[in-house]
Amino acid sequence: MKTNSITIRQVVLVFFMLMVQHVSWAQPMMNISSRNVQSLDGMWKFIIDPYNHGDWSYWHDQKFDGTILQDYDFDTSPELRVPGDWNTQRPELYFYEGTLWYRTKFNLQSSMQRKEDSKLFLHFGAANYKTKVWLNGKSVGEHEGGYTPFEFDVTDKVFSDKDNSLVVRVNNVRLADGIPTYSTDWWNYGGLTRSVCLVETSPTYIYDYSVQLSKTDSKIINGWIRLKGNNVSGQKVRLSIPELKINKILESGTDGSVGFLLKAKPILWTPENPKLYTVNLTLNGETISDKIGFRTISVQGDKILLNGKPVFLAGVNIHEETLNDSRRATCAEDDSLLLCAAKEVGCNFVRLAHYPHNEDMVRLADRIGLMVWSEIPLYWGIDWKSKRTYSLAVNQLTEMISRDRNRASVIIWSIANETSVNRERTEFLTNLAGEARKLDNTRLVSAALQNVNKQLAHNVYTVEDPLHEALDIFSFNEYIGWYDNTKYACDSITWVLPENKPIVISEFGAGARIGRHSGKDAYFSEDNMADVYRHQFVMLRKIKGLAGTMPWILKDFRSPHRMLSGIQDDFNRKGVLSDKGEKKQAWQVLKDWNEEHRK
Ligand code: GCB
Repeated sequence: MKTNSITIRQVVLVFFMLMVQHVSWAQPMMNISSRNVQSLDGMWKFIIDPYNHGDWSYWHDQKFDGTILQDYDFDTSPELRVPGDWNTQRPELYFYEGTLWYRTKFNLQSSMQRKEDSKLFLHFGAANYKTKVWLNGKSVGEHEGGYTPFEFDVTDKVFSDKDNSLVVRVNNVRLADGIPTYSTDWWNYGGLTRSVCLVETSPTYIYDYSVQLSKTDSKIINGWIRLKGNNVSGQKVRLSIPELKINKILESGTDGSVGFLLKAKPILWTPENPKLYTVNLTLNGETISDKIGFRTISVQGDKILLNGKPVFLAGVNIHEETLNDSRRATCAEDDSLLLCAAKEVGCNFVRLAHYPHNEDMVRLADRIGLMVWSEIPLYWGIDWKSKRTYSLAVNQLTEMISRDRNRASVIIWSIANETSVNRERTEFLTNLAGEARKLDNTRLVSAALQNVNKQLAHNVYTVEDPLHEALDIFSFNEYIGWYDNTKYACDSITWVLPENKPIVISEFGAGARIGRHSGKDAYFSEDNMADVYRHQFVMLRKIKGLAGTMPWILKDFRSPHRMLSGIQDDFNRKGVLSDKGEKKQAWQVLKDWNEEHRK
């Protein structure tokens, strides 16, 4: 019977898929942009597949010769731009959550025509949320997590003499035990949202490195280099920083790594003077170059110290969504519009919410002098009891930290946003904070805690959360004047907070539709929003140990939670800029505060 034969085939296929696919759990190599790469960005064919039909057929197999025209044909299918979210490229995909198949064909460009024994990797900047990959009909691997890079070794799967066919299945269905999980107040942009490329390396290559100012002595640059490949032991690596007259040969140990400690007196990186140095690492004639800034970040009592001096984080929150047309940011111009707007509103700091933004965004922050809070999307409703979720969290944290550990701009790793307090969650996040410190003990570790209307007495607020013991700064979100109490209450509210930690307000805000002036007490009126900011600042000014503020948010952004017709129209309206980048009244109130506070 047909049904039976399909069932048997399905069972065999599932078994086969489990056998041959491996999940990409290892961090990808550092600094792709300085390697020999072939971009695979451009227009890719796609097939939408809401019923996962392709899993049971051979879409990912090699039968693209046009002879099998039953059910699918990539050649006659429409196209999507990569990188890019699928939702904003075609109306029928706007609300789509499901499986979509991509295919591109490519020839190896001449610079990739391989030297003997060289290796080829397929690198994805990010794909949301689950990804499976086939190259020339062969399974390459899979990855889970929508905002961090991953790569696969495809050395023995690439054809150098004929068309290569790369098929990628991306699925953005939200999962109970995923990160994030079911509910997010941002758009679940699906697809190949960041660049895809091939990377060629020598058989033994520089895989990862850390080059930083010592935590305890700003006249020492220290770090390590790790090699991977066929012969990692006893290799000579040259480390040079020409401007600092550093030129040193280092020799790798049997495990392929080597540490170093060098005397130097660099000009320190600050938002006012974001000095970067060219750092070259050379192995067997191949050089990886980076631009690295040197600074320290620490806390002392209730102060955050940048290079040993107190600094106030005059910030704003940002989603990775473009300033003028509200899609996933994908190029240098998109990043630049966002970060330049943050600078224009007087910031020296940005919270890149609620997931790691693209690598170029962070590199741009390095260049233009913005300190960065970088976060993984442990957000509302996480399954704290699931071991799978914990291992996903560690993986996302590892991929975020290992991509950006050399960025001077990044001063805070955030492990979560607004998670309700219970024993399992606090244990989960305390352990995760420990993982963050193991991966990088030079930066501050934080999480945006939440204030759930906790009043000790009338208008005396506090935040009770034992997680703060595991964190370096005490940062929390509060929405007094919007979700909680009234803006007028701000004038008399006092806060009872720990006295020995810097206090950072990681969110506050109010919504307004641009051009709506329905009075200073009316919801979604610009006048009200600006007024909430004014009253908030009256309150925040009085907090002892206040070390940073970042209102929610730079610009209006798409959210499936925000359907109020004629006002929200699928947008969270708490931006100081509209979804087209126009300034609301609150913009100037924020700018005045930031300019007064940034030091
Ligand atoms: C929050 C969340 C943020 C939301 C915001 C809001 O506390 O952290 O993701 O978008 O509130 O507008 O409600």
